[in-house]
Amino acid sequence: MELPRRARGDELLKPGELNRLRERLRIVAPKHDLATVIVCAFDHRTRMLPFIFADTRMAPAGVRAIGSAMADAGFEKTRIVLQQWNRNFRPSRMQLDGRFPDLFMVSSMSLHSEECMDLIRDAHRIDPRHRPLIIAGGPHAVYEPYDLFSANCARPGSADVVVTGEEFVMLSLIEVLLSVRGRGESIRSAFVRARDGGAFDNVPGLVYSRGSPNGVPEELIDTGMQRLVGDLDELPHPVLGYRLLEPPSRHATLSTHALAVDRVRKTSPLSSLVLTFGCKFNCPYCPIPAYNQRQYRVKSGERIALEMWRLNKEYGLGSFFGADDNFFNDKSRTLNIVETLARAEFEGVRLSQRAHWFTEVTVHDTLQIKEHLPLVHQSGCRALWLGVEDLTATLVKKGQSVDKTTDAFRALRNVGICPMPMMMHHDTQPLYSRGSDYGLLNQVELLRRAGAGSMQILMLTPSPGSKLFEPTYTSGQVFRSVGGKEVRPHICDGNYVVASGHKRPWQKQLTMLAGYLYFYNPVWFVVALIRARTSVSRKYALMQIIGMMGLVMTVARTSGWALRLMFGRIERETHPPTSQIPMRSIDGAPASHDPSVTPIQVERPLVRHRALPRELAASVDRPAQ
Ligand code: B12
Ligand code: SF4
Repeated sequence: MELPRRARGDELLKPGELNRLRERLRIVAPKHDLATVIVCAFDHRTRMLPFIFADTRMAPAGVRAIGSAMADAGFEKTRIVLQQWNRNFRPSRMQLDGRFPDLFMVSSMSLHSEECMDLIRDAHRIDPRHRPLIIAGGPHAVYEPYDLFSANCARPGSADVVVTGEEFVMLSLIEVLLSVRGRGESIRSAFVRARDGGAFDNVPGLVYSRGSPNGVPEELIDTGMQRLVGDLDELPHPVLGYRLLEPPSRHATLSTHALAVDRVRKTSPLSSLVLTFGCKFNCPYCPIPAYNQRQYRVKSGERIALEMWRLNKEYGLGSFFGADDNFFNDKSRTLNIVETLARAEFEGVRLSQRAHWFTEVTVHDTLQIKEHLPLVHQSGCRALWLGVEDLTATLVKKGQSVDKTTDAFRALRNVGICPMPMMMHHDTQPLYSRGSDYGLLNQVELLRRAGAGSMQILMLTPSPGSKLFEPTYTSGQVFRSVGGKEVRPHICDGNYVVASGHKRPWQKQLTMLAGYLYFYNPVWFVVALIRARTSVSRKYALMQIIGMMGLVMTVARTSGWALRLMFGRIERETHPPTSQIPMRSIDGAPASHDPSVTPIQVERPLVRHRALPRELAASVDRPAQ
């Protein structure tokens, strides 16, 4: 089920609204000596191809963004803990500035949700007199907020409040809390009073519980879909978040100081950066267009250039990964950004000499911008990840074909940009096809010849918040357990076959491994070495090494699952997951984030205070579609 859309014209915040909120908070911040710990949940069992190394060598942008927003608003006593680097960290042992923090925030993707709930349960072990307010957010919270509340009496421990949105929602929540907080009162007590007084009802983007404070909630209240910030230049500067990182350690506790500035680059050499959000396509397996309320949001070229420059100057960071869904989505905006980056100069130094960047695009839009690719390279772009899915467009049609894809790949390679395909394997695709390009190996070979630098092969897996999510469950394709082993969140990452209508799903599992082995192997490594005359071709040899190492981990992790699929009994789901706890909106109507409610039922004013249409029309910078 896709996330419902807000009323047309009411999807975005008014221009300057985020800036004004930041200013208001800066005024009150000194009166409230808030201490905050933000944790990024990470399940180490998910480490394998195709993300191996990127997952731990890039401090995630989500928690950094929340940390930056806190520091920017004047709450500098904030620490960001990455489970990627601090796997033994226990919230029950955390102390910041000699005390338990006021706020404990946790961010999670769906596949890390077991670790996330474990952190929340551990935070509940803190003496109630000192326990911080527990706020959950991030992609899992956006699509399945109810999952962050425990319905199990034997294992209670829920978030106090879940943020289903971005910085604006989190800061609005803090503003409400501080506005009701009495002198010396704990934030959690202020939260309970604000909640019971309905003070959060005008903050769309929250889900909170009612019921016994330490037991299982009786009901969940959903304040509706967030309004999105339209102009990404309003976001707090990412330079702030890097100062808040907890240094990597094996301890359960926090260290006295954050990661030293001169160690940031060594610990997190890749820097993910928000450049744009949204995509004009509408792939049925993808939740992104609905999440973005069909809007396309961008930062200006000037702001991006400045961010890269400051991050380079302060931390020495020089490799940036755009958190884009489809960076080439809008040709004129793309050209505006790359032209600015290509000519940007600070203190007499060209930015492109210091900063290289990479991001995600589509084949269709790469061809639209083909004649400008030299400029894209000049602006510092060195590699692009392309959602090829299936070259023959049998699975999904978004303007790709064998000829178009190879054309786009060659065009990128010719200008010195490394094309990185992302493929999606599915039930009807064979390992190899004679006389056609349909087989997985046929496509891997085509992409290799066209200049692919790396390879991503994931099995089509139902993604929460996408159109295909529910039908994949109701059609009985999703596995509940295989050979007695339950399908758990950490294996729902596309690397394991957990949904299939194929008679022999183990073949799908082995086909993916064969595809990787065909691409990453000693033969192609030697070929890459022989051809390694330019810096681009040397990178191909390096990527072969990384790929082979990752493949060993992938085989080790997934081959047991292949055996289960081969010999074990497969139990299937009949319905998609739903909230175990009743959910409702603030006025008792169906909740926006309740998956058992069809979007049409919640297509109505989702909040009490709707902005005036004319003001909103002015706030819509330029909707993409
Ligand atoms: C970069 C990226 C990656 C990188 C991450 C590297 C890193 N260490 O950062 C790599 C390539 C490794 C990666 C891998 C995967 N990814 Co990925 N990735 C992205 C991408 C494109 C950008 C993430 C980002 O930086 N966003 C920018 C930040 C600022 O946004 P954000 O994280 O959403 O955070 C905001 C809000 O969510 C909120 N928020 C976040 N945390 C918190 C916490 C609190 C307390 C609060 C209040 C608010 C809050 O505020 C933030 C600021 O606005 C997103 C799509 C997207 N555009 O976001 C997908 C995305 C996160 N990935 C996704 C997935 C599924 C995966 C994979 C499983 C692969 C796959 N099958 O596609 C793997 C998992 C690997 C692993 N072991 O973890 C999904 C997650 C969906 C879900 N329900 O969890 C996303 C959302 C894409 C999608 N399909 O919609 N990914
Ligand atoms: S092109 Fe990519 S980001 Fe856009 S809708 Fe399709 S899968 Fe999602």
